[in-house]
Amino acid sequence: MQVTPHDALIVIDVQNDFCPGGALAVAGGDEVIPVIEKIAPLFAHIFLTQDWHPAGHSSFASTHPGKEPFEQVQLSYGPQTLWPDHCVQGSAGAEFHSSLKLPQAELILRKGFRPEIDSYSAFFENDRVTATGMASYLKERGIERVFLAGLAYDFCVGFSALDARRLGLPAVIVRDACRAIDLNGSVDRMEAEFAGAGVEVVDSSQLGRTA
Ligand code: VGL
Ligand code: ZN
Repeated sequence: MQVTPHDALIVIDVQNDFCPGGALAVAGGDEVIPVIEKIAPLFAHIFLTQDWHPAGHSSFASTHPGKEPFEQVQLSYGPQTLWPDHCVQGSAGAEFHSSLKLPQAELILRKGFRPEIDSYSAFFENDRVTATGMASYLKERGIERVFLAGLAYDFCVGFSALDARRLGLPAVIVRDACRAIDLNGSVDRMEAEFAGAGVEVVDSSQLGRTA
């Protein structure tokens, strides 16, 4: 598969809290970094997302008395999985992993900063209507297809890919540049949705660049 100048790589949430030792560690989360750095030179445009919650965020189990991480609650927009406190604005856990070296990245988009709404996707918050601004940004920048990498495959990466398709953008996930949380069958459910929505899943070894 050839990467073109109208493609962008969106690197999702490669932050300390999603890496080993972090508050919401994804198994092997830091292993995405060398893969992302290997494919980065293929892309003319790289954008990063950063999960960025205020203390007391509604997605934190600690905000809901009697609830534990990984339980679900109903919020105004529907079911919401509860998480350990993570990626709190200004905390070390919210920083990008220190070995992720992408100085050429053109945009850092923060999401999840509204106390009452979680935001997995780079495009829409979990109510599926509040826009992050990414769609307009891509349009204005002339980006016609997105490649996705990072954490977590079955949450923020997956929701971003599905929303890209909903917006009419081709979406390609670089599978070996992602790691999954895999909570109660979330990987299988997400992959069924990818198939229905036309999200492509490829291996980094399949990528090359047009001359
Ligand atoms: C994520 C759960 C909560 C992710 C973010 O980046 O996949 N997952 N916040
Ligand atoms: Zn989060």
